[in-house]
Amino acid sequence: MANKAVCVLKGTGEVTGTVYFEQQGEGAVTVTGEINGLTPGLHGFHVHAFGDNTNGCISAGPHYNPFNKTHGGPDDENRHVGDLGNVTAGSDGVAHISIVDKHLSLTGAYSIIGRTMVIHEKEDDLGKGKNEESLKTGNAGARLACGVIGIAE
Ligand SMILES: [Cu+2]
Ligand SMILES: [Zn+2]
Repeated sequence: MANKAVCVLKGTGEVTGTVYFEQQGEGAVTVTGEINGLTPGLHGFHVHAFGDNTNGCISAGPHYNPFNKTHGGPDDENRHVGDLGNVTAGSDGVAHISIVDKHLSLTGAYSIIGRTMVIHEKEDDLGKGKNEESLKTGNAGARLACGVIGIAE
């Protein structure tokens, strides 16, 4: 049986989105969906540690990082669990998401359910920015929209 989760992203501006997660057993997680209202180009996309949106997307805390690694790209072995890299918005401002990720899980001790998905203002440099912030956040800038990842039917 597949585990499924869903996240509705909202912020203080125009950006909105819906993201779906699906996992067969303990396999890779498939992430699909759409984010609207973005500037064309790349935008950092991460799972942040807390499912707390009491002070907007800021209270979601840092990238979800249960193994104390530095920030990286989705294909790096050294990365935060939450590091999904970038999504790309077209000239219509829409990013179509289609990611398969082996680090995420919807079950067990390191489940991302109850944590927050965040879409950022800028491109994530994937830890290659040669400065301290790059190894924490990828210099992805402000949090445009976010939502708590919940259990789906
Ligand atoms: Cu982020
Ligand atoms: Zn990170």
